[in-house]
Amino acid sequence: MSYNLKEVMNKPERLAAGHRMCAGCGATIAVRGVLRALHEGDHAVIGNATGCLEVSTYMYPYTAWEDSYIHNAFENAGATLSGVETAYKALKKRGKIAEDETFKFITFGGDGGTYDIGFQSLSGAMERGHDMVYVCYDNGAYMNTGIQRSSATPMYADTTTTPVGSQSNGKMQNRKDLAAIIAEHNIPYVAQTTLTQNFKDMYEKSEKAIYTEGAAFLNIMAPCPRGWRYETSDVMNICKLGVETCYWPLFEVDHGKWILNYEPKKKLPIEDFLRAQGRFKHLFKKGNEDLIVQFQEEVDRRWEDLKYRCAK
Ligand SMILES: Cc1ncc(C[n+]2csc(CCOP(=O)(O)OP(=O)(O)O)c2C)c(N)n1
Ligand code: SF4
Ligand SMILES: [Mg+2]
Repeated sequence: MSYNLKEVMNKPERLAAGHRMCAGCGATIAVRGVLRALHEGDHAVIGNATGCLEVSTYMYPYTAWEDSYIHNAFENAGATLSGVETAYKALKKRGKIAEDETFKFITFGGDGGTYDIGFQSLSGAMERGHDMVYVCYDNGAYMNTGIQRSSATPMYADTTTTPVGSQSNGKMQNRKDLAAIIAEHNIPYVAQTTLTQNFKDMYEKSEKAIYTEGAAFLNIMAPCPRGWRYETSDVMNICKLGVETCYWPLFEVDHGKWILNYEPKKKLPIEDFLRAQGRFKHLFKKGNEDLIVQFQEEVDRRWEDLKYRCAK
């Protein structure tokens, strides 16, 4: 099926308006984009590790979710949904759920809940091969509790636990490459995407992830205006710069085959991505030129590594 933006946007929303996420938040755009890929008539069971998304969309007894929804602790969102998926299979086998009723299992977790605290549970669910999709909305910090660094936070970002000052240039470590780590679980489908190209990339990857049998993982860069410090209306531009600078490459690993989905005609310098965000403001102070050079070197190294994997 070829992608038709108008048609996709006209599908009924499965995350209703009226939740309390901030304006310009990439997380809700990502969630709505993923859920649009569900086929009409199919039900979903949504799992959600605690974080901004969970606390702002599900304040009991109110919910913005049109599908079944399970609020989960930080550390076990992967385990919870894998249990639900197993129960579903058992009930289907016993004829307790009608043959023609289809349920899909999708878990959302922030980077703190996915890269760090829920990692063991995610890894287990992927390795056991449950027929589910785990979606990480990666905003690069523990935003809900006040912008603490996570292992997804980029180097030199100013966060409340890596504050920039006379003794510090922000976070000292490079970010973890979680999509590659999950790909090493040898599951059927892994992809990295963001809010770009009229959501075509995200839609197609979500549909593949949901309808590929077995475990699937999506890593979606979902900017946070509060933590990244940009104007709310800039969200799409920030995502585009992430892709055009190769900071956030679009790729997928489909049954073990690494595929690069987009290669910029002219790779932009990383400054273009960094300058757009207040959390990197200090990098543009006189005397900090080296830090940007180091950042660029790391982006280049990872980009070349990805191209190598995809060329094999
Ligand atoms: C085990 C545990 N530790 C800490 C918390 C407090 N807590 C709730 S949300 C949150 C931040 C979540 O960060 P992330 O997963 O990146 O999602 P985001 O808030 O960025 O959307 C923290 C630390 C908790 N709920 N449970
Ligand atoms: S703090 Fe950031 S991640 Fe949380 S709702 Fe606001 S914009 Fe979204
Ligand atoms: Mg986060």
